[in-house]
Amino acid sequence: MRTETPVSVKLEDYTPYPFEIDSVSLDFSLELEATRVRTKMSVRRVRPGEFVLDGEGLTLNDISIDGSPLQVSDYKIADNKLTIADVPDTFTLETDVTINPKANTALSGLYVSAGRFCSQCEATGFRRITYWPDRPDVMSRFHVRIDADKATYPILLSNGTPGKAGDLPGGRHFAEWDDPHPKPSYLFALCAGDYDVWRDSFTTMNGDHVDLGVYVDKGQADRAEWAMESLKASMKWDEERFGRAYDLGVFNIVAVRDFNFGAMENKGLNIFNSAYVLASPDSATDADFEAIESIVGHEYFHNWTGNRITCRDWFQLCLKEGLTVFRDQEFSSDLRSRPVQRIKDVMRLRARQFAEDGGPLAHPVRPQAYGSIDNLYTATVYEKGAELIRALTVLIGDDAFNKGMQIYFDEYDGTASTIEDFYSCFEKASGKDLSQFRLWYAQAGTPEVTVVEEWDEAKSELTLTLSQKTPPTPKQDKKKPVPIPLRAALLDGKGGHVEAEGWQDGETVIVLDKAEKTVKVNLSKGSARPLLSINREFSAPVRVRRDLDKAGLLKLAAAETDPFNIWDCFQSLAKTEIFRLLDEPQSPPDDALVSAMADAVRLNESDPAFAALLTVLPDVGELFQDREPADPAGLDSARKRLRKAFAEALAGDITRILEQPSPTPFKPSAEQAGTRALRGAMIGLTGALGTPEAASQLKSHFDSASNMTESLACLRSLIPLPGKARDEAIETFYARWKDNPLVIDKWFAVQAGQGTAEDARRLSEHPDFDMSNPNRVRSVAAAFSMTNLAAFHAPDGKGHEVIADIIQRADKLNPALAARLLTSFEQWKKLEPKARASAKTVLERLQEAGLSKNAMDIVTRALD
Ligand code: 0A1
Ligand code: ZN
Repeated sequence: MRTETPVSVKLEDYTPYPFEIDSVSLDFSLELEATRVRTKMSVRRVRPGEFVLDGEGLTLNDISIDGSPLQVSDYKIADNKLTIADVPDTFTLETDVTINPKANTALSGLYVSAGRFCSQCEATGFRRITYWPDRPDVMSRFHVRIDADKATYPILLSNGTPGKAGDLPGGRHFAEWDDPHPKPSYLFALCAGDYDVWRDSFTTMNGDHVDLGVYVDKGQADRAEWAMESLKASMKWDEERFGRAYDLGVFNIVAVRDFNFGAMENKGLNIFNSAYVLASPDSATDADFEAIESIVGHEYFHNWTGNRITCRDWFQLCLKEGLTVFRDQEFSSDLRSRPVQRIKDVMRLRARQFAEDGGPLAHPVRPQAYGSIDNLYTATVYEKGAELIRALTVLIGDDAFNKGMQIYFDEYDGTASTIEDFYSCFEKASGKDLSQFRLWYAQAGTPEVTVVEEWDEAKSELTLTLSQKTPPTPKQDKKKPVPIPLRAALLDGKGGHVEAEGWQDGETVIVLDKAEKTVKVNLSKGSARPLLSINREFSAPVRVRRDLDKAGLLKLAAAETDPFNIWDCFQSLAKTEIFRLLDEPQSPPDDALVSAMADAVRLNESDPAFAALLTVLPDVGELFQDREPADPAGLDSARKRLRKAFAEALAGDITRILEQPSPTPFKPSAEQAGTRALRGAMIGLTGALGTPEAASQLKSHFDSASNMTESLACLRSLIPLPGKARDEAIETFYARWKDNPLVIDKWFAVQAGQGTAEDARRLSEHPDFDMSNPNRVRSVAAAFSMTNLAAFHAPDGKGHEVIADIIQRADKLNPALAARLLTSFEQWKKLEPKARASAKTVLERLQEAGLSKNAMDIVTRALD
């Protein structure tokens, strides 16, 4: 068995590359099992050091310097590196290698998906294509020539703009592509095959014409329309919001079914997981449309934050990812509803990043060391990275932030930069010293902020004592205080704010930058005690602890003027109630609380997307973070009891809302999506009622649903209700969609997400289960292990075993996928003793069985 123990790469070991490679020509002769890659690079020494190139799994046919072939004794190939001892200061290196794309199941480098060639080079895939200094700070101008069989691969794409093209003998043809912008190798891309294309164009704010194309499977072009609309919206938004225009005459997107992540921002040729490109009203949910819009935006925004300004080394990954997630969140907020977007982003952060930050895989947003770079594409780097940018905007204000961004674009365009470079721009723009803020990047763990209030009636003075503490994380026992910008307001309880000295319209930003800080708030004489609203809009990624009981939280929820905090008050109330129900299994849910929750939904019905979010109770994964040892099954059943009572309180509303017709004709607009979100929430609550009538209502709604959002919501609600209605729905849905893999992924996921370990195993043995397709593997394994915690962490250990078996099989084909699935074990130390013991046994078994470097990196850290 392969067992590679990861060797750690350290930030402090960074040294610049000794050579510059101004330009490179790549010549691809495409064959499924033996593609020839001829590379010609102009190399120039800029500092002392060895000439070393990376290369993995390459068969070297020829190598020459300035036209003279090298002898075997002139170079050394070892540990995936090619070293040439004596090189001139300026020279041309030519290499000729053969690779086997068809055998590439890791989906990194050049591979084959559905008979077409496709590449993925971030982070270290380029070295699986040719010998090259595969590091982001080596930037070069790429010229690419591709030749291939014309009938099988009529379309040949790469980065930049197209050059010469033509026919060749033997039924082959060729195409050339030129990218004038120097780029690191991780942004290289190549796609070849037969596609249908949805075309459009865009004129930039500078008047430049850009040809746009979305390349998809044959017969699917009209399913690319939404992706195209999203692309044009992104191009416009980046011009208006950040003054950034597109910089080439062509922008293409290619959809592939086999892809390890969501999408990839290769220069001028974004490659997407087809799940984030293809959408039609009948087969895609509103969540799909929303995800496409946001991911198309994300990849497009990388053109400036990632491509024009790239990262010096992979430790700076958050420089492009945190910033680009922040940008895509802002884009979605501007296109849709800001408060709703904020709530969704925080839900995701709490579910994924807070969990990561509280377990053995916790790491700083910019780590000091890593074992495997593929495992650094984490919620912490992406989501917490984005939160830090948002917190920065609160700390220095929007004007200084915008000014700092322009300084960044002006000063660092064309460079490979660091977090220090980035922050220097905001120091310039704001005149503030941001060195303490940068601690956020170096310390793992979620800070806990405690707020204590004291009211002095006689003085009309509110004293706030704020303190912060960040729990220990692996290899970081002690933490220093970080600056935490907390948006605050004083509420009058009648929907307004109370003025205080130094506050504006009753609002301010309190920066908690010490372990403890006291803030005196002076109100005008005779004022009544105001209610404190804090961390409004979730201005800092922290956990806030307040001394508020149920009555206090309900009062605060009624007085709140910040929609995020209204939602959050109900989250806190629901969480406390679920814990109480877990501790008091005989006691019924609190009627008063349930009716307050139901009232809040009714009160906000005019903003249906927001009202829908008010029906979502914290999920087991989140509850679990506050309960150690955690009993996921117990939490799940306590949660279900509260949800049932909630559904009963809303029974009349459920019927009323679902009796109204679904909006027609279908549009993926935010407005219609909001209406469907509330309808979907009502469908979900119908399922929570759990009665036979509910099942038959769901079945008839399922039968008549005119869109995927509602159809899938019905199926999801029916799954936990055994009987004929459920079985028929499962069958009908499969029969209707069996030829649409993206919909069948959903069919697998709704079942795995709510079934038992036996169900997950049965699904993994279904004829449509495909171990070589990451979307399909995730639709069973990730849906089960990441969203169905009660079954995954069942004390009998069966859930752990089924996932471990899938991971072991997946790892042989695709280590990056296996490593990602392994992160579902990250909370194992928090589990109740039986599940904890089972998780440990399974992790140890995996460790002993021998795994890839990526998978071993996760197992070792998880067990540590
Ligand atoms: N940069 C991409 C994410 C990505 C990372 C690695 C990949 O393969 C190993 C693929 C995509 C993004 O942020 O969208
Ligand atoms: Zn990204």
